[in-house]
Amino acid sequence: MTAGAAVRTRVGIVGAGPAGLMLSHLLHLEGIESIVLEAHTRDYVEHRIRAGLMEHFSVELLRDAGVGARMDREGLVHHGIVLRFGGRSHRIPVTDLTGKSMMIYGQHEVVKDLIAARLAAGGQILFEAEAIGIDDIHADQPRIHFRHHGREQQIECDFIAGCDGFHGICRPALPEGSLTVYDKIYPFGWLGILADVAPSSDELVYANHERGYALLTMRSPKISRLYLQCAPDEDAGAWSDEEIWAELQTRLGDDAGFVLKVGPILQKGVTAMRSYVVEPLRHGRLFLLGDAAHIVPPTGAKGMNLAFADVVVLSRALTGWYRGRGGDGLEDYSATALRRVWKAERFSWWLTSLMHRFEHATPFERRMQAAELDYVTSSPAAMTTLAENYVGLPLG
Ligand code: FAS
Ligand code: PHB
Repeated sequence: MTAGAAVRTRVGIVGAGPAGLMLSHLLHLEGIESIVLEAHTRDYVEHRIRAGLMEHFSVELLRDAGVGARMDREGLVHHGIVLRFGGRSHRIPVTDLTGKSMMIYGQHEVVKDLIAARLAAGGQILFEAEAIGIDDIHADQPRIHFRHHGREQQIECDFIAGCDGFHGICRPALPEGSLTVYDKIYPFGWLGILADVAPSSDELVYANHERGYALLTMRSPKISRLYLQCAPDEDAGAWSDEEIWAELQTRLGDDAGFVLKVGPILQKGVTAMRSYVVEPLRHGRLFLLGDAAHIVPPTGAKGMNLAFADVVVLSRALTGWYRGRGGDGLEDYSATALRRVWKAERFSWWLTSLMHRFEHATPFERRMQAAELDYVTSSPAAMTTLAENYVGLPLG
C-alpha cells in the first residue's frame, strides 16, 4: 500500500469537519502539532449546509479558543424556543430558566472560521486528501495511509483522531467485534429547505401537527431554514416549492393566525433520522470523535455540539500526555465522552418522540404524547429540564 515516504506529526486527524478542525486548533493552542486530512475541497466543506444551533458551551468554546469574533458579530443569540401543537404556541424561556443562551450560527461558518484560523497559524490541512487506511493503532507509531493528488502517502504519528464522520474509514477499520453498536432508525426523515426569505419568527418554532412535525429555524436575518417530517426515503425533487411552503404553513399555523413568509428555495434535501453510538471510543492510539462515533436525530440540534464536547475531552487528555502528566486522561476519554453522549442521545430521542407523528402509534400512545406536551409546557420543573438539556449540559 505504501508508496511515498511517511510524513511525521504528533496527531494525525482524519476529517476537516467541526471535530477535526477544532481538535487541530485546540492542540495548536497547546503547542501540539497535527495534520488534518480532508477528502473534499476547501470550497466544498466551507459551503456544506448542516447544523445551525450552538449550545452555550460551544459558544464559550469558540470564544475561549479565539475563534468566536465573527460568530459574535454575525450570529443570532436566542433566549427561548416555541413548541406549537393543537394550534397553540407555548414559549420555553430557556435563558430565564437556565441563565444560558443559544446561538444561531451555521456549521459551515464555524468550519470557515476554524480553517482560516488554522491556515493563518501555519496549520497543516490537506484538502482532497482521502485517508484510505490506518495501521498499527496498537503500536507507538500508528500510520494513516492517504491518497493526495493521485499519490499514495502515509502519516506516521503518535495518535490518530478519527473525525471522519459517519461515512468515514476510521470506525469501519476497526476489527470485527471490537465495537459494541447501539442503533435506532426512526420511521421518518426530514425534508429540509434553505430559503432566501427573512425568518417568520424571532425564535425557533417546533410544531407537532397531525400531518407531521415541522421546524422553523434560520441561518441569518435574511435566510430561513425549515424542515418537515417526511418518509425516510422521500424524494425531495418530487415536491414543488409551492407544495413545500403550503405544507409548512399548514403544520406551523396556529390559532393566532401565524403566517409564514415565503421566498425562493435555495436548497432542499432529505436527512435520515437515526440514533447511533459505538463503544468504546478508544482503540489503542486511535480515538473516535463526533459523527464517526455517534449520531443523533437532529431534533435536539446536538450533532455539532457533541463533536465539540468530544474534542475538549480528548484535547485535554492529549495535552496531559504531552505535558508528561501521564495517560489517565487518555484512559478515561471513552467513558468521559460517552457520559455526555448518552445524555444528549436520550434528549434527542425524547424530543424526537415528543414532537413527531408516529404513524403506527396506538390511541393510548397518542394520548401519552399529548399529555407529555401538556406537562412539558405547563410545569416549570419539566420546562427547566427541557431547557437545560436544550441549552447544553455541562461537560462531564
Ligand atoms: P463531519 O461529518 O462534519 O466531518 C467529517 C469530515 O471527514 C467531512 O468533511 C468528510 O468529508 C471527511 N472525511 C470523511 N471520510 C474521509 C476520508 N476517508 N479521508 C479524509 N476525510 C474524510 N446537526 C444539527 O444540529 N442540525 C442540522 O440541521 C443538521 N443537519 C445535518 C445534515 C446532514 C446531512 C448531516 C450528515 C448531519 C447534520 N447534522 C445536523 C449533524 C452534523 O452537524 C454533525 O453532527 C456534524 O457535522 C459532526 O461533525 P464531525 O464529527 O466533525 O463530522
Ligand atoms: C438548524 O438550524 O438546522 C436546526 C436548529 C435546531 C434544531 C435542528 C436544526 O433542533
